[in-house]
Amino acid sequence: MSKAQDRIQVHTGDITKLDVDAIVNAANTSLLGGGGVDGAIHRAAGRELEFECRMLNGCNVGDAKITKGYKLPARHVIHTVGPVWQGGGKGEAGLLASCYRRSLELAVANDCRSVAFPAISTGVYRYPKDDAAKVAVYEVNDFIKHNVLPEIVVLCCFDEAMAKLYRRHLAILGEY
Ligand code: AR6
Repeated sequence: MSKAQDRIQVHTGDITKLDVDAIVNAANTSLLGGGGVDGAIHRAAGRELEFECRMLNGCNVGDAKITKGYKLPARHVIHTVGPVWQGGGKGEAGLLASCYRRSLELAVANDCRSVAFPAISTGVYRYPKDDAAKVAVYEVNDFIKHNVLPEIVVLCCFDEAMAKLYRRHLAILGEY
């Protein structure tokens, strides 16, 4: 049987272009759009995404909610809200891990075979990139070890520097 980590792929590029069952959005608690990856997803999906988001009554930090993908190649968007980095002593790591776990739970509940994540909280929310990569890799690996779905999880980054961090943490996992 293949290792869980063989189901994790690192991709450098624009998440809005990915033809997967679900892409994850690094949103804010209002779920009504913003900058960064959130803005890119809303622009690519079209206004209907915002209309559906308005019905969701926001989302707590560390939680996730799902919508359709509208004009995106992805069938669904899973909106999660990462923590704002405040130095690490405000439960940030646990909240970030929860974003990955709750998003994957929603993916399973909606029969998603492939899911792509951006590097949640590492932009405007200033989470240190190496620490965020570690949380993402460990949480995703732990989840897929215990679940058949999703078959593939894509860790999508905008730049090669972030991709390197993911690959390093995946390699460390492979040593165990
Ligand atoms: N595809 C893949 N990754 C992207 C893309 C893209 N199209 N665009 C940006 N990134 P951020 P956060 C990367 O700031 O830190 C919004 O205003 C980017 O390089 O989008 O969780 C929300 O509404 C970075 O590594 O999200 C919230 O208010 C990562 O995505 C707030 O920003 C996340 O950066 C959320 O902040």
